[in-house]
Amino acid sequence: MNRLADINDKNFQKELRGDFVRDGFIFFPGFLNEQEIKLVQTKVTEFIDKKVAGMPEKEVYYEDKNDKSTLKQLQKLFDHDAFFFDMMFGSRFEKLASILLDDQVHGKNIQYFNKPPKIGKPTPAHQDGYYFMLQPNEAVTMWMALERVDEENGCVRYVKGSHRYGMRDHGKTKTLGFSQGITDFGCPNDVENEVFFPMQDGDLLVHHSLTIHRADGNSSENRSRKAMGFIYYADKAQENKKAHEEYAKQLEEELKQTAKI
Ligand SMILES: O=C(O)CCC(=O)C(=O)O
Repeated sequence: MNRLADINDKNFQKELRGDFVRDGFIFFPGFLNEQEIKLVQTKVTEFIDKKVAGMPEKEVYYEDKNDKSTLKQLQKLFDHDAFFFDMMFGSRFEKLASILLDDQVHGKNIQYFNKPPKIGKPTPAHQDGYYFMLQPNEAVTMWMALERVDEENGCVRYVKGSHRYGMRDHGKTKTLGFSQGITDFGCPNDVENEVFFPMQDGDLLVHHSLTIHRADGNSSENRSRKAMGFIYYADKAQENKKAHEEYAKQLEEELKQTAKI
């Protein structure tokens, strides 16, 4: 597939949607060009320096909250900075989400993810739709590398085609930022169909809300693993707002009680 093709090209859109429907994900190398990704990297660094201190504590996770160098996750960047608002809404990311879901879409979250060297933990296998609580469960998560990512510092792994088999059972995990994981992950089908993605900065992965995925921990001595996530819901997906708010409230209380935030 020629990923350099213009996403406004109808044939290319059809190809992208076809791959997405079949596999539950697409890989789009070089979604941002060198100049674009450099600007994003600069804006992310500025954001961390200037804005994080003023964010609500429930939107900022550290591996060790007493050590600011262990920042691991930020939520809702678009609420705090116009640059990220413009990345989320009316952007090429939004356009791609709309092509893949074959619907109008609603931007819900822009996240920053890091796995600090040596201590960045694995992301447990999960389906994002379990957190989203949608009917029908039609949404995408985009995951863009902000630097080189490989097996050493924490690749994303997908179970190809898993979005076609519904929601698996999830249970609580001990991983901050990914509180729910698939309880019986690891059956032969999961293992045989798993694919992983070494990436360069500016490369983009997009997965369906039912696609099973996980990520490695960061076992490197000195490399971070920085990335951004974008979440869009299809217009046809109805959110169970009450259940979602209750879940978010309960999670916040638990994280406070266990001194994680
Ligand atoms: O950054 C990671 O480790 C995984 C991200 C992820 O699983 C997600 O965005 O759903």
